[in-house]
Amino acid sequence: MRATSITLQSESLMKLSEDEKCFFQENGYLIIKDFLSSKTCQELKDAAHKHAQDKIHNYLNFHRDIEEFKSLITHSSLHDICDQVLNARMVPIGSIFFFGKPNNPLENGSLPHQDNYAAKAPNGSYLVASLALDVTRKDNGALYVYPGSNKLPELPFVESKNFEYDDSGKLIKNFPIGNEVKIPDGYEKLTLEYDPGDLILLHSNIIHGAEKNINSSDKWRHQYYMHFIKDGDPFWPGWNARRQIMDRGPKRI
Ligand SMILES: O=C(O)CCC(=O)C(=O)O
Repeated sequence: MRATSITLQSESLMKLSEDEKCFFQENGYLIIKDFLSSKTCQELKDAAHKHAQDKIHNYLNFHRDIEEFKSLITHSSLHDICDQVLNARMVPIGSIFFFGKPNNPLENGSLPHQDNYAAKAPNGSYLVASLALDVTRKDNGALYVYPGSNKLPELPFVESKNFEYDDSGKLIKNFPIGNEVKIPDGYEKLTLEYDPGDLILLHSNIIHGAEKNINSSDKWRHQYYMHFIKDGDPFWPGWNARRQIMDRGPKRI
C-alpha cells in the first residue's frame, strides 16, 4: 500500500521511479497500483452515493460538495505523483465522478478523445489523475487508451454535447463524454485493467475513452477523474466544468 487512508491525512512522500516517469513520457499514461486502500475507496463510494441518492449520473466537481473528495484532490501525496510525472507544481482545477452503473440510461461512457479539447491549455500542461474505486475490466466499461498518442498534437474533433441540464441548471444526464477524434494510423487500442485504489495518470493529448457499462452482473465502475494544470499556465474554465484554481502546498519532490 503506497498511501494510508485519506481520512488519516497521511502526508507521506510518494516517490516515483525513473522507469515509471519514462513510461508516462513514452506512453502517455501510468497506473500506480494501490494508491489508496480498499477501505478508503469504500468511504469515497459511500460518500458519493449519500450525496447523489437515486440521481445516478456523472457529477462535476464533487470536491466542491463532498468533504472526502476535497481531502483527496488536495492531498499532498497525490500532488507528489502529479508533480513528478510532469516535473512541475500541478494545481488542481476540477474533477468529474463516474458512477458507471450497469445499463444506466443516464450514463453513456465516453468517446475516443484527447482531454485538452476541454481545458485548452498549452500542450502537455493539463494532467488527469483518475482514481479507480472498483475492480474494472472490459466487461464493466474499463478505460481504454492509445499508447503513444500523447505525442500527437491536438487532433481535429467532432464537437458534441456532453451533459444535459434541467431548468434549474442541475446536471441530470450525460451523453458519451468527449469530442471524438479519428484514430490516426499506427496506434493500437489498449483496454486497461485496474482495481480499487489504483491511480491512472493521463497525459492531456493521449487518446482515450470508455465503453458504456452494459454488463448484466451488477458490476459498477465507480471512477473519479481529477484535473490539474501546471502552475501559472492558462486554461479555459468551461461552461460546464467551471474549472477553478485551488490552493495547495509547495512542490515537495
Ligand atoms: O471513464 C470514462 O468514461 C472516461 C472519462 C474521460 O475520459 C473524461 O472525463 O475525460
